[in-house]
Amino acid sequence: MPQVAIFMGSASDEAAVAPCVDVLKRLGIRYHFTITSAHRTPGRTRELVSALEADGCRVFICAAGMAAHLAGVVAAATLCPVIGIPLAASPLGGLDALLSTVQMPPGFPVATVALDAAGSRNAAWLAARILALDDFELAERLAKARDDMRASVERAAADIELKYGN
Ligand code: RP5
Repeated sequence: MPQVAIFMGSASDEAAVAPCVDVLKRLGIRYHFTITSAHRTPGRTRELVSALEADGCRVFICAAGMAAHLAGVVAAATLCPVIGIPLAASPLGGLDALLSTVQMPPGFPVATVALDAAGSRNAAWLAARILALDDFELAERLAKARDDMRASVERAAADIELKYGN
C-alpha cells in the first residue's frame, strides 16, 4: 500500500525525478512511481488518483515540464496534499513549468518546489514531513537524517579549515 504517489508527465522526465524516489527509499516510505500526463492521458491520470487514494495514498507528487498541468489536474481530483516539481524541459528553461505549477487558483493548492533534481529531493522531504505529522517512527528517521546532514557539513567545515590553515 503506497503512502506517496509520484507521477511524471513523460519518460523523458526520469533523470530529474529519480532523486525523489531515492529520498523516499532512504526514509523507508512506500511509494508508487509511474508516468501519466495531464494532456496525453487525462483519463489514466484521474483513474490513478482514485485508485491510489482508495489504496491509502496520502500525498501526491507530480513532476512535469513545459505547460505543466499535471499537478494542477491532480489537485482538482483529490483532497490530499499535492506537491509539484516543475521541470526544465523546453527552451524556456523551466520558467514555463514553474509558472504553470505555482500559479494555481485559490482552493486548489500545489506546494511547488524548486526545478528539477533539487526540487525532486525536496518534494520527497516535504512529503516525509507531512506523513511524519502522525507517524512517530518516520519523524524519528527524519530527525536522524537531519542530524546526519548537520554532521556532514561540520565535517566538511573541519576539512576546509584544516586545508586552508585558518
Ligand atoms: C511534459 O512535456 C512532460 O512532463 C515533459 O517534461 C515534457 C516533454 O515531454 P516529451 O515530449 O519528452 O514526452 O508533459
